Amino acid sequence: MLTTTPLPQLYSYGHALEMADDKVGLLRDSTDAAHDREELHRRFAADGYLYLPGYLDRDEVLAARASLTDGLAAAGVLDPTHPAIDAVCRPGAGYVFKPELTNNNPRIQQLLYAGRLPEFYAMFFNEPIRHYDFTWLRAIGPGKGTNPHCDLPYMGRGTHSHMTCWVPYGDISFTLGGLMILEGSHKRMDLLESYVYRDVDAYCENKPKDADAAKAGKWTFTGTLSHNPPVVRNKFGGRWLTTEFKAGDFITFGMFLVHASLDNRSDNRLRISSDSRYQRASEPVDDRWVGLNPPGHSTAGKRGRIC
Ligand SMILES: O=C(O)CCC(=O)C(=O)O
Ligand SMILES: [Fe+2]
Repeated sequence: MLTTTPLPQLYSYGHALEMADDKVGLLRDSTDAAHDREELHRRFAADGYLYLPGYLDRDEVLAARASLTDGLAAAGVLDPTHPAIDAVCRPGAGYVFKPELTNNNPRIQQLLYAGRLPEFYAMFFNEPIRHYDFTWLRAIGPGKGTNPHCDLPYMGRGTHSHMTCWVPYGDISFTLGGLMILEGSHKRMDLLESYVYRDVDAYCENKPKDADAAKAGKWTFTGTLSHNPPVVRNKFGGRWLTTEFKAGDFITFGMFLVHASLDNRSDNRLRISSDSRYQRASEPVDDRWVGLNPPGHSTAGKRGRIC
């Protein structure tokens, strides 16, 4: 359904988005097709994403939020003069990256990896599925969101047909700043080819500077496509699409879709979300993200080659 409410001025990575109708818009709601595999496949091929508002149980998501905000309070990130559930942060919280808050957290594990979400992916892939053991939890304080990127450079060592699932823990207004995707960008292989197949954890063994960086667990390539969302849109065409998310929504997309997030322009609140990954069980998996203690982007995840 199209809304007639004009969008407010939106910001991403410190840049004002151009707000003309052909440059920004709202995500397409696929609730009507939630149980129609063929139609979901058509939309996924056309749009590169599926947005399912209200697909999850809102109370379950809010209970998961409470477990996260309790963890964030215990980690000293929150302003103790406010209830933890409000996620009011101390000044300068910035980008709080704490995957450990999800790992042994039964509420999150249940929400993401049992019940409706894995059922959705099993239906969509039409065969048994598996998920990464690693869960990316993001709590973003006032300031910049995430810059434009595709996910493949971070997780491309197995299949390339897996999917990211982005889940908001609480309602996320335009001011708090949720995910945005670049319409049609998954079809622009002409522009993505030299970017998307690079691996952030690969390095040139024969280049001492690169080898030293890798040994120190650093990246020589960050995986960022651009630091400027309006400029990347002008290059790719299409619109930046986003929405005001509610607890209970999720959006899922593939490895080749350019996405980013809106800035958090609230006074003092954290924007809390997770991203998790699902794939066909029959396809190879990127071993950086599975196991009891996934190596991720640590030195153990680096891969040297002769360049
Ligand atoms: O939440 C964000 O700011 C970025 C999320 C993202 O990049 C992802 O879900 O892959
Ligand atoms: Fe991403």
